[in-house]
Amino acid sequence: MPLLKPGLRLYKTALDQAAQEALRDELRELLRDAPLFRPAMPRSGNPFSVRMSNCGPLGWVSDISGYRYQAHHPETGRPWPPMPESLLALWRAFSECDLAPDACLINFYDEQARMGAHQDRDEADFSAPILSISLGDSCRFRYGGDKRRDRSESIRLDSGDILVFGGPARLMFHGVDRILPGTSTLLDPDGRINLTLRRAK
Ligand code: MD3
Ligand code: FE
Repeated sequence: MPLLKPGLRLYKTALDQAAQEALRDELRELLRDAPLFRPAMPRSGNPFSVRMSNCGPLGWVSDISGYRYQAHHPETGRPWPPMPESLLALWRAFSECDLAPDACLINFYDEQARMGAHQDRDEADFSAPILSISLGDSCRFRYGGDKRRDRSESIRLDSGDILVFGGPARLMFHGVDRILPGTSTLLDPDGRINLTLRRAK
């Protein structure tokens, strides 16, 4: 088992080229129903550089009034589309968790986008892991410890990689330092998609 540190497992190229293309095509359809939106930071209202959408019963949103999971798209008002069976199958194969995910956050990064160091603590139960799937351009992913000041290190994530964060890694600080433009031709427009499967409630 590919352990980067306790609770953090990295599966390089868990999805081969055909599986990446199939998932890309499913996401393209799904994003027609639930278009990417640009979240804003609580209080300041500053826009994120990352655009987002979700699938599954619940989706993570952020706006001037705060972060939360909710059942509807913030712009269309429609329920999020169902989680594709292919994603549920990846959860069963890699999460080592018996309970199904109820939320999948879809992050889209253009070449300028990044994500500052943060913890994911809006879920009701931290005993379930979070599973991340990378598609498209590679990125520099940074992770540290449970405190912002803890030493951090960075790794490159490539299209098709799966990361699982559980147990002692569940509340670690992490972020995306930068996208590495031109490293993949999977997506059009190019950029990077990251999917995170979660148990929100
Ligand atoms: C570690 N996304 O959506 S995925 C996020 O690449 C997020 O889009 C980044 O951080 C991205 O919240 C990083 C890896 C990741 C996701 C969730 C985690 C790492 C995590 C939750 C807890 C600990
Ligand atoms: Fe996160």
